[in-house]
Amino acid sequence: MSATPVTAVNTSMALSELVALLTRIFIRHGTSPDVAAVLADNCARAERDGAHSHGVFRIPGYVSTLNSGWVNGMAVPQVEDVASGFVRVDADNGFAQPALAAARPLLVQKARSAGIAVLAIRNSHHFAALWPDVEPFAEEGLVALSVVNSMTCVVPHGADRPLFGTNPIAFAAPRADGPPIVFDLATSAIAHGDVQIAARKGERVPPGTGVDSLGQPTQDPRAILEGGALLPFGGHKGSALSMMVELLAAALTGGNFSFEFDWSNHPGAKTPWTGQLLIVIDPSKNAGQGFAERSQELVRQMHAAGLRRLPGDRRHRARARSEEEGIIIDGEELERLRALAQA
Ligand code: NDP
Ligand code: PYC
Repeated sequence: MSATPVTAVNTSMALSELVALLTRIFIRHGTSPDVAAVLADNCARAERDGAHSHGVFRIPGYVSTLNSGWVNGMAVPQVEDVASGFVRVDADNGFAQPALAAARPLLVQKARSAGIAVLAIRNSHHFAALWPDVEPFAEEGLVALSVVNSMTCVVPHGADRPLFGTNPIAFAAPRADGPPIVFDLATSAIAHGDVQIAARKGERVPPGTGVDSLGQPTQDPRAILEGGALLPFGGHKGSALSMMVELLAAALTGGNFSFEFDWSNHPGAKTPWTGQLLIVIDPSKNAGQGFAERSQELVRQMHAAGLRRLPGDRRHRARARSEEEGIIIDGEELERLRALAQA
């Protein structure tokens, strides 16, 4: 008689438990405790908010990248105070989020004194969702915008071959009677992570998402991943925004364009080695009514016009559910994570 296979059951975890598990994985695979703490917190919060393309799904990619020697897990970011409204960070070939954490106090101090400040991060790897980088600024009353470029996989509108990254833009603004207004969107038709998830599930992607290796439109995620490419969202408009992201995140910071790095000598490397720009504004310097009241009025009018879902609403619903029921991790996924914490 053959034994019945044991199926791993889904598990509910508190945010702190998931952060602790992910921290162990990062340290086990070569990061410093400081870097591990920042990345684990970022990734666990994405999972908590239902941002699945950048939650625990990303952990094997972080691990294979660290193991390949492509990224410096022990990086110590160098923060440079270059002007009254400009902070620069050399991320030391490490991840962008610890670089942001190191520069954050100086950035906020400059934004509050000058009214606006820029943070230019270079020599950095960003493998995560972008909203966690901007939302905390709005929670303390500031307006924040961030862009990061990634790896060549998007054909510019009207071009013949891929050049741009999936290049997201994230924005956060405080409002009087609710959580900050936040949006975070790839300038490609969908994020690369969502194409990978569709391929894994055997699902098709929406029309207009990408092309196959012959440049023909396809809804097959594998054809996009294996020699094909993504398209920008909104034709020439998304393409222009993606170009802007290359300029701000790479040219302005001193980081690589999405097409400039070569990871072919590091099999397993997945994290784009590029740059990130943040612009932080103190809206208390404005004229007229308080900014948070004005943004609340805009939300009120959007709702009155029939809008049912603001960007960020789905995440906040997922967050509330996770806070009530715990973060639900698929049983097999959890086994893989626990194995990575030991391996
Ligand atoms: P989505 O298209 O899923 O969502 C984009 C934004 O639109 C979100 O703020 C979302 O809010 C909002 N939204 C979605 N649907 C609606 C709707 N019907 N009505 C109102 N608002 C809506 O995200 P993307 O696929 O473009 O990007 C996914 C993630 O990938 C992002 O976090 C991005 O930062 C990340 N990414 C990271 C890269 C990197 O290099 N690090 C590169 C590319 C992408 P909500 O969240 O509440 O659904
Ligand atoms: O989902 O497009 C993406 C992405 C690229 C780098 C990290 N995420």
